[in-house]
Amino acid sequence: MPTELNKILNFIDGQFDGPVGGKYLDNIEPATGQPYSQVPDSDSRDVDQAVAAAEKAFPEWSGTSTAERSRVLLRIADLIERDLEKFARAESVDTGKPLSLARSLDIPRASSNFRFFATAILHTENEAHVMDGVAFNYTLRQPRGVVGLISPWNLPLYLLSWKIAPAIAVGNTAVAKPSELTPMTAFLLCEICREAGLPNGVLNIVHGTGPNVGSAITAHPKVGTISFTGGTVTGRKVAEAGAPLFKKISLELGGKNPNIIFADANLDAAIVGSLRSSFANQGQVCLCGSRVFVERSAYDEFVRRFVEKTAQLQLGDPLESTTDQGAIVSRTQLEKVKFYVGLAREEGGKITVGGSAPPPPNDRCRDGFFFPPTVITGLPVASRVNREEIFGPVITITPFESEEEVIGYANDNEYGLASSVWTQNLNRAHRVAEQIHTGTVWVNCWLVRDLRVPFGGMKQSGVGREGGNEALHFFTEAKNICIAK
Ligand code: TXE
Repeated sequence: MPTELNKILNFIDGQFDGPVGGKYLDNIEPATGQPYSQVPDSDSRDVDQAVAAAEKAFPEWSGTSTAERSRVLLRIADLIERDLEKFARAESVDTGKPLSLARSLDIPRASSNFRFFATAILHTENEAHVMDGVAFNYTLRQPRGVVGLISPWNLPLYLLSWKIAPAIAVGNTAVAKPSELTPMTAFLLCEICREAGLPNGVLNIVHGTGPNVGSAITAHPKVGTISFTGGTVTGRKVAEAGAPLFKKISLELGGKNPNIIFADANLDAAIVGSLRSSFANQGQVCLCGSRVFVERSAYDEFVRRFVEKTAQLQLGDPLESTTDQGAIVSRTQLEKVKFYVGLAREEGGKITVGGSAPPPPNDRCRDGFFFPPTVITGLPVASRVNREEIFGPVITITPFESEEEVIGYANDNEYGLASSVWTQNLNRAHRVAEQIHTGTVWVNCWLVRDLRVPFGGMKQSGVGREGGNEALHFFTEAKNICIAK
């Protein structure tokens, strides 16, 4: 692994190199608050080089057989699994998430993303339509060319691989930009791709900031397809940049997800499931259920037991095996979390557990970005804390009287990404799930992910669907060929 002073490098045309401008940013370890590596502060010149490399590689890669593309992606998956511990540690150090979580979720999911799309392309179906005696139509799906892939800091390799795998599996070439906050596993992935025999220029990774690198990708005239995951504010900028050139754009954005518990739910299961959906990854998952609604008759018992379990979550050094809650990804994000907890107090909320920065878990982490899992009750449903995405370990719990009332609460929000419904009444499960305006509804579970299903948000949670055939269709152009009889 070519590192100089622990410097992360861009990966363009199969080569590792520094940014043209020679500038680097400090990469801060969230658990210590100290720089531990440096990331290229690239600009449009680096993006131009990457796009040129991707353009040069496209004819051969798109002409490579599906079986060969599948073989290379399966090899990438194998090598990620071989280096699981190395990837997991890098992900934990870079993000502040517990090493145990990176090892059990993030990295295995990244290899399964490559494995899934490597095999999906072997079984795609093409449609044909016969016009009696007149013509024969068939639909040909072809790769689109150079695609731009931009990913966020919360699940770095998980979400970047969710874009890279389908994009190159169908024959595109890619210019990807991970978040400047969490670049390390993308850097490690490049070496894996080279070892797996991915041809030069098929995947190019340019590190740097959104304004300098992200916007150069979204505006580049030769990048006709953009897949973005990140905040809604930035998603709007990406859409604006792509619109003049009629780019094909997929946006996976923020969420303020309802988690609805009916009195007839299995309360033990609902409490365990709600702890995960509230605080997994320090609440930094766009799918987290940050608005908890509990039917009035079960409310007091749920709050008492949920708060008790929340207080038992172990906040600590992400590298220690006993840690359930690690560090928040950055000082900026920590300040955002603290702001919303302060706002909750102003809006009349009651902090039932957590709510203020804890003592450092150990000397190594004395300057780290830590905040405890926090539960707020008694807030008005229409309060800002109940409407705006916080993206940290902070959730609200609100009682409701009826099914109609809670569906109204759930839908009264600018976001529409995901929701959970806990009930043992099958008719109610179907009825409520059909009425909630979110792209995914989990019933008696959370974050159960079948990669074949469409995935994405409604309203300000995004545009388009990825996953399974939806992803293969997003990254290909459908052409109808009509042959006269
Ligand atoms: O996202 P950003 P961040 C939400 C969450 C979080 C907020 C901001 O609320 O607080 O988004 O998080 C690149 N043109 N989610 O800062 O800013 C940027 O460099 C092109 C939900 O991570 O949207 C990074 O690589 N690209 C989300 C990526 O966009 C630009 C997960 C995301 O950055 C750009 C993460 C520009 N003008 C945060 N500006 C989810 N849905 O999972 C920035 N970028």
